[in-house]
Amino acid sequence: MNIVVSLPAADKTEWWCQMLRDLMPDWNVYPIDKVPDPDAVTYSVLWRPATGSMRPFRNLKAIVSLGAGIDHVLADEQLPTHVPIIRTVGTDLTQRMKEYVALHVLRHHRELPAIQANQARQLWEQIVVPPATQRRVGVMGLGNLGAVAADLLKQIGFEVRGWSRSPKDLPGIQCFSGAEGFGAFLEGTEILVCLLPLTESTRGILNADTFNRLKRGASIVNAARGPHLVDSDLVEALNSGQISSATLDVFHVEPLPNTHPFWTNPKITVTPHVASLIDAPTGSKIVAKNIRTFQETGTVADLADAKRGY
Ligand code: NDP
Ligand code: OXD
Repeated sequence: MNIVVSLPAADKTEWWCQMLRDLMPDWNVYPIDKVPDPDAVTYSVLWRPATGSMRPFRNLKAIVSLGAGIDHVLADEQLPTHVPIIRTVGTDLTQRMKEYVALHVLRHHRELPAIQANQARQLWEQIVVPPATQRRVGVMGLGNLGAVAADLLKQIGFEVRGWSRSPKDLPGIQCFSGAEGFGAFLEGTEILVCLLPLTESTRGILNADTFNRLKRGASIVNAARGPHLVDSDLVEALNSGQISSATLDVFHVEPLPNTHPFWTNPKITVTPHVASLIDAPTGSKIVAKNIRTFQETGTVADLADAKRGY
């Protein structure tokens, strides 16, 4: 029973291999460039695989995405389409994302970017903001991460709205769904959080049209994927004042190139895809459990739906 591991960085690949070997001593775990017999490999564990890199493994039973998103796996146009994809999720991931969303929503709510700019100028200006109960926050995506983030925002006191593909009923959260519910969801929203998967329906969804439907001066938190955002539309909306500030954790190209204007835009906070990074000690336990369960039963709870794209 052989597992192949592939991440863009060799040191991280080795790190994950070692963690899995420790947890699964009865399995052989190889980095992708050291597999002795590709036909003996039945599981692959991946983050951003190179195009065509899964083709030699003809006997794969499942592909494990080292993360909640599977867009980075599906981006490989030569990926075998019949092989199930398992997501890696869990309380560790949801806890980290809750923290990130609360931190940045509160930061925008309490006007911290403006207060910090004032400090740099030694300017004592008391910016008075309404309490959270009078601030409308919209969460795009009410899945594994969006639902818990929305719930925490509700507990802090915000007026929370959520948007998903299928209708939802979440206590204390006003839920909207589908393309038909999108406009009503955005109306009056002052802080918009994106926790959608990247699919053909959600690519570019953070665009000028969306921004124009928000309350003037709204803030954006994108912790999902870079291609959800039309970069130039954000810059224009920040220049016009339709959007006042943004926190971006994810980008079209990662690492964000040094020349990208986001780095130096004072209205944008850049974080380097750390909203909810899975680490090998925690993540490998979930991966090992999922592989064992799949091997024994032929399925797991965290199966993605590749046709749906998430
Ligand atoms: P889930 O699959 O659990 O949830 C996705 C949610 O988005 C669901 O509520 C789904 O609706 C909704 N959705 C999907 N398509 C649409 C659509 N076209 N219109 C409206 N709603 C839609 O995903 P997770 O919560 O686990 O993760 C979300 C994303 O977060 C990941 O795909 C990944 O890209 C990103 N992520 C980023 C991290 C970071 O560190 N920055 C860390 C982890 C994840 P429905 O419920 O009806 O299916
Ligand atoms: C994920 C991520 O998809 O870290 O889990 O982005």
